[in-house]
Amino acid sequence: MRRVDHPGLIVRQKSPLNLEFQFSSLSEWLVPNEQFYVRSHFPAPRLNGSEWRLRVTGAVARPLSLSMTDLLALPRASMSAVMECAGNGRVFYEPAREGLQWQSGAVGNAEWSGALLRDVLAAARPADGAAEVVLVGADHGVVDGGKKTASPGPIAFARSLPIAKAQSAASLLAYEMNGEPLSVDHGFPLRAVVGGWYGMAWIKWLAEIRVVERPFLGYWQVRDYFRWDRRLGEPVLEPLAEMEVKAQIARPVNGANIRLGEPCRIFGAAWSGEAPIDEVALCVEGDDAWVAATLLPPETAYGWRLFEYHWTPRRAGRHSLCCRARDRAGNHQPLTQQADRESYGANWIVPVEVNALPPAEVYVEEFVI
Ligand SMILES: Nc1nc2c(c(=O)[nH]1)N[C@H]1C(S)=C(S)[C@@H](COP(=O)(O)O)O[C@H]1N2
Ligand SMILES: [Mo]
Repeated sequence: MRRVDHPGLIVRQKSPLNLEFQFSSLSEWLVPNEQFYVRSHFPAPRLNGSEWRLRVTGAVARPLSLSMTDLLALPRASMSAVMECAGNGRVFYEPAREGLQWQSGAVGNAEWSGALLRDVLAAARPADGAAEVVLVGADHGVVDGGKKTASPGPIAFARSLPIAKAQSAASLLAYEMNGEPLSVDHGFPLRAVVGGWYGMAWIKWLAEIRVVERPFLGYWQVRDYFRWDRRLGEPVLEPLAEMEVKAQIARPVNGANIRLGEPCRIFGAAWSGEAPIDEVALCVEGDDAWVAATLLPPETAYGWRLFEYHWTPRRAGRHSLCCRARDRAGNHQPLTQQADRESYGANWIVPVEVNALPPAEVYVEEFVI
């Protein structure tokens, strides 16, 4: 018999492993570890926790080589945070974009525990000119797709953070996810957690932390996971960083039959980058009346916000449901896809179509898993 390690997850790719969370099955504020999406560019390295070392190198007064025991001896910090793959929702782009065709489930919210990155940096004493912190994973491989790498052959997965973000309370070196040791697929023994940023910054299987005095121009920084910024006229490359504001409806699902004249619970999750969610508005009946959904507790700095709204369809037939989030910095979701984002950051409003039927005719119950 074939072993099923991740029941309920959608397999986007078997090797390297890429699994999507069934967003329609969202129920708890924290997504259980066995349902949490997996996004890996190379096969997961199998690291031995007692032999593993984290090197701190580059522009520091004291280069370090830390064991897991050293990291566990540092003050422990915990933070709930939503991680969204920058490619989440790519399937909605028109025309279709290259890359894994994620629907709405390359996102999840978890409780992460570990050491603060800034405590490790402080022990190494960064130089005055330190500008960025490069995080390097132990995984490596050859990049496909015909894109040019600087030198052919295997490369590691590496991304940088500005020194200010690396030294903030939002950057953890996590060894636990939802109270359990990290699994191999989620980065055992140690991964970065970068509250407010897209998943590509959350380096798994950490091997090295390198302090640099100039902007890092690695493959995953500027040949992938970037967008075009036109604010100064001529477009310039901008590495992806903060997540865009977004709300997604988990239920009812697209195509659901619902009961006419009976309350239907619209339920989903909303998140943003550095600013908390301020409002999720819903548009039902296809008219222009937006109503505010109820934002459910808890509210944390970097966790997502569940929302709900009870809506009673008064007319039989098709209805399209839209949701639109706004954060406290005033960012809100656009109505259409953005041209400057390559195949990333899909946060425009995608309606959910439902069909209201007299109760006797509703033969398909709400879709579960
Ligand atoms: N070393 C390493 N870290 C990585 C990746 C990777 O391929 N290798 N993928 C990144 C991307 S694109 C995302 S979205 C998240 C996914 O983390 P998860 O698999 O725990 O959900 O990890 C990030 N960290
Ligand atoms: Mo990602």
